[in-house]
Amino acid sequence: MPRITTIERFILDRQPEYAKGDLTALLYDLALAAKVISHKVNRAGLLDILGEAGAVNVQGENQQKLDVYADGVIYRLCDHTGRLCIMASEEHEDPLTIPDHYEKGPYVLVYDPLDGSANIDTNVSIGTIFGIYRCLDWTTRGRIEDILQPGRNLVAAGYILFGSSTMMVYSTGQGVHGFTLDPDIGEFLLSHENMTLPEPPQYYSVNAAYFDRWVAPVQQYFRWLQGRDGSDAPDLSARYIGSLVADFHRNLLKGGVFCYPAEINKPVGKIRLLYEAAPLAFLIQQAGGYASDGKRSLLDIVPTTAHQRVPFYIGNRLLVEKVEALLAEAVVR
Ligand code: AFP
Repeated sequence: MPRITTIERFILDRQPEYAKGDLTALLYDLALAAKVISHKVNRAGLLDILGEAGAVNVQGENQQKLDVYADGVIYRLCDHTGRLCIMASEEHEDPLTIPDHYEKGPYVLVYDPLDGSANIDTNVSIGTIFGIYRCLDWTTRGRIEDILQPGRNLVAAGYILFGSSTMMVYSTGQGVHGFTLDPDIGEFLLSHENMTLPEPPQYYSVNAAYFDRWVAPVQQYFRWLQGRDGSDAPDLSARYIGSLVADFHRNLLKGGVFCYPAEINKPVGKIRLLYEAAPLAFLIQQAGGYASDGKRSLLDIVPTTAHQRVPFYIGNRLLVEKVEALLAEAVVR
């Protein structure tokens, strides 16, 4: 019989002795949040049949949108544990402080509770993204400075994919590891140890409907990815779900590049730096790849606001460096 490793066992075994406290427990809190959210996501279609959103459920509670629900689950599982000094969520304009009556802890949690939630109605995969930083000043209760840290300071990051199965993928800087939820026993089991980006890559992922909105070097890059105009790119096929976690996960397993470029009228792009781009940039680096805003490593960008957006290129290094080269060439010319 093959060896079965639960996420709890794996996290405990892998952490160095000094980190077997708060960080380990925080990751486990997130795994628990993943199970709670997964249960709800799997019933989303059913809930639609049983009652419209906004209707009152059997407990007499108003039904919430799933992203609001997921946000509440993560916050409520993490606010009272004494492991965090502050949180930031895609769902909240301002940072989420730890209530004064709870102890504060040494870590900062940033998260997008349910990315791609527009896809729920069509039963397409969605996901949660998270990043964990150290609190900069351990004597205070958590300030905006603790949140506005570059991706390079991340101590851990990961995502939960709610797809045909639910997976949690994370890294604490010692490789990227994936766990699949066995719904019968309610446990995440190790299914993908030490994930690394395969070579040669198989896919490029970009919303090509926006081609006319891109600057010329990005259009040139797109043609290069397609193998046109004498391109020396590897042979790639196109895949785009429009759900970042799902697109990222597929490309992590198969190799490729995901792009959400700047647009002429939207020079910052769409993807959020703090709780979407930076955690995935941390993971891709651990998997042997690279992430960039088109000019520099995404991990070097220091956010100035919690909800800042960035142009986003992530995947196999060669594919991401090509867009940097084309954009740099255009500046020189
Ligand atoms: P939503 O949270 O508004 O659904 O946006 C999801 C997302 O940020 C990311 O998951 C996708 O990769 C990207 O948007 C898709 O955007 P386009 O629909 O513009 O291609």
